[in-house]
Amino acid sequence: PAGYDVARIQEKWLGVWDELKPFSSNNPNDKRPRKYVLDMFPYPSGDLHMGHAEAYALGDVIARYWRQQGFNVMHPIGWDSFGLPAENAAIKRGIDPREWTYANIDQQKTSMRRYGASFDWDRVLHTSDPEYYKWNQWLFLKMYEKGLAYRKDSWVNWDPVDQTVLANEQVLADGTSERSGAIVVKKKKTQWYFKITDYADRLLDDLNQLEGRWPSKVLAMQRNWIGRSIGADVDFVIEGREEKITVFTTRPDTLYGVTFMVVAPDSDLAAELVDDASVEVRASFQEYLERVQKSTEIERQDASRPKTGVFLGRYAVNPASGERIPIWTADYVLADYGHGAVMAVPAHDQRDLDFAIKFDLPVRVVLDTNATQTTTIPVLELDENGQAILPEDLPPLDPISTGKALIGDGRMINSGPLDGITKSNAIKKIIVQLEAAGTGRAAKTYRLRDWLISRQRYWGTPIPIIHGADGELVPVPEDQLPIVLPPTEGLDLQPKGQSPLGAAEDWVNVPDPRDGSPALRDPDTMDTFVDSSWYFLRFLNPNDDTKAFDPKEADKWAPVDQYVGGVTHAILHLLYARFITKVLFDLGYVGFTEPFSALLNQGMVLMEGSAMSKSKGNIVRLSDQLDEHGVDAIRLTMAFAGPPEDDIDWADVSPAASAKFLARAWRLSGDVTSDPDIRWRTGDVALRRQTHRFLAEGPGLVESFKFNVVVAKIMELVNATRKAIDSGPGGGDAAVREAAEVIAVALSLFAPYTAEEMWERLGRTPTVAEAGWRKPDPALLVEESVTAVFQVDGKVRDKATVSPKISGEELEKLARASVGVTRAVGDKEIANVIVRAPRIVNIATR
Ligand code: ANZ
Repeated sequence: PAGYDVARIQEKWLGVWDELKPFSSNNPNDKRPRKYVLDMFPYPSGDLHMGHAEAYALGDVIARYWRQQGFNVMHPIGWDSFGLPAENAAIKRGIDPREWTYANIDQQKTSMRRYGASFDWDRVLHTSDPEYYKWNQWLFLKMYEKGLAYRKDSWVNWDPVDQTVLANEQVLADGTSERSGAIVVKKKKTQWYFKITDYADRLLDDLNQLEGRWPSKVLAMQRNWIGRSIGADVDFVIEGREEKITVFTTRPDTLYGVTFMVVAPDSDLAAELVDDASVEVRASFQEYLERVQKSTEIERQDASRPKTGVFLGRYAVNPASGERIPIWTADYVLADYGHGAVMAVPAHDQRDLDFAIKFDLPVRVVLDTNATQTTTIPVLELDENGQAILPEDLPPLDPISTGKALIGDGRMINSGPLDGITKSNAIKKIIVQLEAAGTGRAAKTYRLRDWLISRQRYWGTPIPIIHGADGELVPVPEDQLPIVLPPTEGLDLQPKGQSPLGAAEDWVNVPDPRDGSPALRDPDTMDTFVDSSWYFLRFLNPNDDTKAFDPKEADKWAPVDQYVGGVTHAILHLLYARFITKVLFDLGYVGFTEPFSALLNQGMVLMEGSAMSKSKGNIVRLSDQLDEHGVDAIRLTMAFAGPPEDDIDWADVSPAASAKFLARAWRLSGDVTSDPDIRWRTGDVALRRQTHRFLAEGPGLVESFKFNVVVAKIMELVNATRKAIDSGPGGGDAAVREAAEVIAVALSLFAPYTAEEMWERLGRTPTVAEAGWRKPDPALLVEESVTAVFQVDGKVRDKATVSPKISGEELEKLARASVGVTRAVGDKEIANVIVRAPRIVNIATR
């Protein structure tokens, strides 16, 4: 037989898997229960890299594991192939983005197949295929019908030199463009949005269902992103303005402490309030606004920045105290949060206090934060001598001199009818009063914004809307989908802030579906997060050109049982997929509300402590690693490196050692000399016990993602089996065959090529991929016991029945406490104790 020739084995088994299709999930008569195991699909930027290798190795452990447990497992793969990198590469090289994209897909596909992941290759999809993106357009139309897709003006970052819209990440900290160096300005543009904010409560509340099944870090990030605040809306009368101004506050209890109001400089409200102000006010406002528009949202939310602002020359009335309060504008108030205006309570809010101190505005304390006792009888603490510990001098309630806002609990003061009650009672009481007076109400606010889905770029899904000559928006009739992207010939893909599709004359000019009159297609394309928000459903029937997905198939397979991918997608991708799932649920297309029942985030693959990057010159090429060590060694290394959530430093692992171990495991299969139909349940008992303990422990370990522990246990079993062959009962023993077969099955989770080869050499057919995980024999799991003897000065004085795993310490304790030993020792002094767990304790006396 040929030696352990990695290249030959890989070639051979790829062919066998192609022929026998052990990973197919397409048989409609399959009666096994189903599992849907999904890896986040790759973006086709060049060849697969080490990060992909880690993710797909770990996802495959799970997919193969569930097959071994008797499930019909769907484990599909596709490509997230629309997006900017392709477009930028195309611009740079003067080619079509398709060329770059599909060449990369081909390369990745070849690498992925070689990598031996158990994907169902009959379910492949690419989001840049019209057969796929047609259904993005269908989804858009459904959203539009439901009022969940809409247009509005929004502020975008605008590079006036390059004439282009910039993403937030493209704006440097000093406010200049990463592209041109120009000072970036804010510009209003009309954009398409999906109304995800309608789903904020459900997106937040349903996270509770995922507790314990998603990493808690991801749940926290989702909660934080949605950012629900509970409080009240309060209406303020404005002098010289008919309508009131509503503010959102989490602290309506502090209403009597409101001494001024602040509106966001870039809000419509601010513009309106200065409209008929004096020339000076208008000028200083204008100057301030221009300055503000150069700062990023992150800077604006930095509470430590010195406060700036402008008095708008207008006044409001505090609805509780009737006081006249000035209205200011300042950039710490954001236009698109709450109502873009705040009631400022400088005594109890740090930002308001900093502002009040800077501009010399009044500060009124309305909550005595020293009065934290909730009972009326003070409880004195006593020191160890029984003396009362007197409270230390309480700090003065003076935020101006301390510079610190008073936060925390307490009792209300200076607050009329609220005086004397606690903060939480005051919140309840004031809301009732405001509601009765019609000047306020309980309210919630979210940090979550609507999802801006339009892009002024070429390489994405065209938005299926036609603009009539009368300005009406006309949805493209469903039977006219897909709207296929026009060829790139003659189009300038350079970003201009205007979609390049607008210049595709033949494409953009269309008859109005209502009456055939001249009309224009919407030239924008969709954010690629739309593509990935529902792709898990397209895998159910990727070739069906009559519907996006089959609800009956969705009932059978979805939601995804196990999702695997990087923590980089912890917020947006997951949030959007959760949102679209809820929309599809509301539309009656799916019967579940969460797309991914369980989530595993793998860590990153680093090199010498840092992320691999071209600029650091520390990139380890996956293809080199696979050539040098073989696929199985790399996959095994990924699984063995540590808990899957942790980063792997490639400088700290040894794929060469993995390869060596695999050869060692493989050699076992050649040294088993018994027939496959040997008498089972016989042979070396110690080896059988170890094998069955492993069979019993393995599933729990895989299901809790302790892959590295499983690998370690396989290594132990390989060692034990080798020992049994070389210096035990020998290769003909039934227990040796049993152990070797169990090793092959377990190893197939991590090193499928080697495992297949072992399986075949052990005389088994057809593939180990279809072999099940054997059930352990309970009789072999019962812990044995051994007899320990306790000696005193060389004479056996007692015995005990103990577990073979007892620790030396425990055994010594037992010995010292035993009747025979205590009697023999008497009042002699113990000079020395020698413990040989689990068999002997030898006590010497003086
Ligand atoms: C009065 C008040 C008194 C407030 C007090 C806080 C403490 P979260 O928890 O983040 O939701 N606020 C409201 N709209 C704002 C906007 N557009 N930009 C900046 N700040 C805004 O914060 C809610 C609080 O943030 C609100 O409660 C409001 O200030 C401020 F002792 O109202 B508060």
